Amino acid sequence: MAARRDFTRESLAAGVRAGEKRALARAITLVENSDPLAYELVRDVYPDTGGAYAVGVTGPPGVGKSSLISALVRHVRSANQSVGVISVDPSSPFTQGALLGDRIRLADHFLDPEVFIRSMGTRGHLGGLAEATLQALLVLDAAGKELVFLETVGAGQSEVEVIGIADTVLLVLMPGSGDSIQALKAGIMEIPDVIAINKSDHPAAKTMLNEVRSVLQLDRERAWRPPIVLTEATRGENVPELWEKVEAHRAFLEAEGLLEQRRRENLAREVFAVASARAKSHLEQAVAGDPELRRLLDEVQSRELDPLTAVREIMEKVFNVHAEEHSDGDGNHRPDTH
Ligand SMILES: Nc1nc2c(ncn2[C@@H]2O[C@H](COP(=O)(O)OP(=O)(O)OP(=O)(O)O)[C@@H](O)[C@H]2O)c(=O)[nH]1
Ligand SMILES: [Mg+2]
Repeated sequence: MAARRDFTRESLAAGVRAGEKRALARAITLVENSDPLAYELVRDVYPDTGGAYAVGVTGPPGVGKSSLISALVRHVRSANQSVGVISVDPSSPFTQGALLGDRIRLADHFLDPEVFIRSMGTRGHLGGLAEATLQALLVLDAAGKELVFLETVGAGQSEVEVIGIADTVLLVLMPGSGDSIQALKAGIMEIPDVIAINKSDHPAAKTMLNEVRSVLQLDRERAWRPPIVLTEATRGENVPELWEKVEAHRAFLEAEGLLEQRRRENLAREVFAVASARAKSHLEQAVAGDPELRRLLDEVQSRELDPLTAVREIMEKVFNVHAEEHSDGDGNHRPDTH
């Protein structure tokens, strides 16, 4: 292989816009590493984004998310759509390109120039999962991918950071995913747009289907009732039917003018989530690096200082945010006049 020429900001943006795999791979690595060049790149290409349709794929470990994405990619490639896939692994700091399992399951598509597949680790990322996912999606969007799949493992809260930007959320379950049913029932997990019950070759698949159905029936108010599809990813069974449901959801959003609204809400929430994550890591770093701030924590622990006084001092010192003065006799708060 030739010596690796590195990209400049301009050549990287040009490569990304042209959809070159090498430029995309480099860009995603930069995103993964919170490199300033990634930030500049996305800033440069952001006006060209908004064309990609993002499908978030989530579900418990090992249910067949990657296998199903691979089968869906095969299906949409027959209709010639260009595709990007980002698998976000919340537990790994860096993946160096691909997890072994994904490499095998998605290998069929590696020679296809219109398909870009990449696993991404984000642990320790300054802006958290949300930032890394958002930036990666924007890179693939700017590269002209018509469809982008965002895969992440989860059945509770953390995956929301990854799929929160998605236009359609596909939840993948398999026979035995009882915890997820409980999470749906309890409202811990948001109701997805489409549900696949994968591994339909398993004898308990029908039972699972009925359980999911009965949970969803508790909620009859929705304008969009999430369809449930039994699939067998490894043999491609019912994959076209699953894709039809994803497209039906997209058509529903577009017909009702909801897609634009959802995207606006998603983007606003992402900006807020990333800003919050950054504020949090800024705070943690500031406290770790400042003996005086650490001393406040010690003093709280030894009961020399009350917790909220410590909070106020930290907020003042780290964020320059001044606490309100105590309320006066009428119960009105006097804002601090710094
Ligand atoms: N029997 C059966 N096995 C399947 C099916 N789909 C996937 N598998 C197998 O299930 C295992 C996990 O599949 P993956 O696609 O890696 O699952 P995943 O949800 O992406 O896994 P993580 O990303 O590690 O959470 C693999 O051994 C697949 O071959 C299916 O429809 N039937
Ligand atoms: Mg996977």
